[in-house]
Amino acid sequence: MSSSPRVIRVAAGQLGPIQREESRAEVVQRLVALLEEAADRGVELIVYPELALTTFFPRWYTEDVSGHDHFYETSMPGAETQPLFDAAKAHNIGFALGYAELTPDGERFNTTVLVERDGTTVAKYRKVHIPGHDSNEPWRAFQHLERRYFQESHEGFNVHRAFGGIMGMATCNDRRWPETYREMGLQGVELIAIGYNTPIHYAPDPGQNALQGFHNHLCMQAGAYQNGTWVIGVAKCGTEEGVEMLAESAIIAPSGEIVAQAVTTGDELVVADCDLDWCADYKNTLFDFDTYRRPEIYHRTGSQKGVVHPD
Ligand code: CDT
Repeated sequence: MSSSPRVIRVAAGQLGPIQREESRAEVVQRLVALLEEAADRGVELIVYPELALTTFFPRWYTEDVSGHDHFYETSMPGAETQPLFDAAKAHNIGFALGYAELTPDGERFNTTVLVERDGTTVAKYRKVHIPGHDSNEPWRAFQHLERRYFQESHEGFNVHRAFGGIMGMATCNDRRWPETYREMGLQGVELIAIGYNTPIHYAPDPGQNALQGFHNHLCMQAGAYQNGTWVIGVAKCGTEEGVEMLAESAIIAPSGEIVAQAVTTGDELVVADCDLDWCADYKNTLFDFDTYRRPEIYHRTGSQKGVVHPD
């Protein structure tokens, strides 16, 4: 068990592929199996991937968006996810779980829920940066239609007091943007849970394929270091419906160092003790924002969307 209240034992609950025909019940069984292993290892928080209940359905086009409705959750927990909530509470483990959310108003979000060890829901986070495209592009080997099936959230990157620290969430493509981490860094974040589904093949520029693993760690390590926070990056990976997805889930310290990393492309638990007090070593020195930041100089980053070249 943890040696201090500010040391939290965290697991990345990496998932191997979820094929299209796999039922929610089967997937929830896999999530619970990881959770039970986590319980045996004294874990207090397990982070699951983005869209952890189904296959990555934006890879297929449907003329009518509602053709994919069965991949969304209309309540969380719902009947099929309740067993995960029950198991987590029984083992006194909290979790972050990514899923597709369909609201009563018909809004569609790529959402993550954070649940405390006592089973209470701390917060929901709805993905801010939605990558890919919104219409069918048959020239691609497979689609990445997140912009068809999810709206951009306007709720931003909020943080939450839970697990004895300050917790934040982000989702997949969010991890590539420095603003994601800095928005939460400015609220004192100490641990960011990030789930991802990253195809190795990037159709607009396949030259990046060989760099997927490098870019994955590069952006999360930089975000951790530059904001003095833990980052838990968790993949759904392996060959899903014929598409190879990046693994390499990692637990990253406020120093930017990877302290634990997945070694498979399947269901795997990656565990590390995360000392939240380590964050202060960076937040109070090199990245003492109060002393060193120059927001009066950074006026473009908060107001300008695209590049404006000089005359
Ligand atoms: N799920 C997700 O956001 N995936 C994107 C893939 C690249 S954009 C087609 C990512 O940033 O990993």
